[in-house]
Amino acid sequence: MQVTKRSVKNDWTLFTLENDRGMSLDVLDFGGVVTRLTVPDRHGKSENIVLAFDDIDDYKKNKPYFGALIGPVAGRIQQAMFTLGEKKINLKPSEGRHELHGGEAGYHQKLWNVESFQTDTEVGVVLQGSWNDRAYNYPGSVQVTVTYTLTNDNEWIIAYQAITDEMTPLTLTNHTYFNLTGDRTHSIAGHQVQMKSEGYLELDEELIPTGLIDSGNGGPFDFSRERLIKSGSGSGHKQNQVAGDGYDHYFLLKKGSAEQVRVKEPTSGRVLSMETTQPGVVFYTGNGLNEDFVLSDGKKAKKHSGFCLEAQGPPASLHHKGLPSIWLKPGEEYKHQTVYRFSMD
Ligand code: FUC
Repeated sequence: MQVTKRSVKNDWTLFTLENDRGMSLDVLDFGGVVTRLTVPDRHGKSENIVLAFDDIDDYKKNKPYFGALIGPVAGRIQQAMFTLGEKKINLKPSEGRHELHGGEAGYHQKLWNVESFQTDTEVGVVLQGSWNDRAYNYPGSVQVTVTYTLTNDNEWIIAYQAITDEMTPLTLTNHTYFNLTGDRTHSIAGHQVQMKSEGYLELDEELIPTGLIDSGNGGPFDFSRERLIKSGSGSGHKQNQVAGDGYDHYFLLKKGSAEQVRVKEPTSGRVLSMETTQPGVVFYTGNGLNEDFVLSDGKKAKKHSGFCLEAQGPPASLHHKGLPSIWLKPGEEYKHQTVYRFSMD
């Protein structure tokens, strides 16, 4: 187990966490971005399985949100607006008329204070920030602590904590794109996904939830048994088409069950299992990726080069009843944990 750190361009610091079982995780203090995650395949070969930029300067925009911490509100806020009591609060739209992933000054664009730690069985970093996004009309000042831990059980654990001095919507996630083949230019089409879900939120043409929860039973949104990612592209299902040929949907997860999501890549044998305290996850299949994004090996990204499992609360709850709330009140503590566990099949 070890943690090392070094200075990189822009006076940023890059931390490298290593366990004793062939896994390592690189994290930038800027945006809390995970720039590299190596995981062994079934033959013991460790390779990077996340999408990252070749040029570190690209994180200053990070349009695809590679590896980044996302907040204060992950996902889309319909018409960049919500009501707080009698008050209508207008945020600054960042995608058409909506707000996406905390807007231009979201947490993926903040410089975090980072400290590392190490025990006999785990290594990690604690990222801290005290953010006041009033310029963007978010209420209050929020103190956020996010801990990334790498364990000797080949788990990457993300623990989120936050408090606020005014009532505000808050839901945090991490936007890492995984590609378990180990070759980030290889499509994720052949990955097999299983999910313990209660249904997903239907989207309109602007990727905003309509308020309808579809059970997904029997179709390309049914992950109760292993399903190939490619069965969702070219499926002819309206919802796969709306998402840009794949998945970009919030799935409500069955609470407290083991392996809420399991993704297997048959060629490498790598398996990623996810468990979260969050009520759901955005399963996104990189439908918006293209050759504008140059990856860490100098090769260009392509549509479906990676998938994200963005465990979070649903921002659609600000506009629709019956969904888990994302409000945080003064005196309350926001506390969530997501575990990504890697194994072999
Ligand atoms: C996901 C998606 C979005 C967007 C972004 C980069 O969170 O929900 O549609 O493309 O990532």
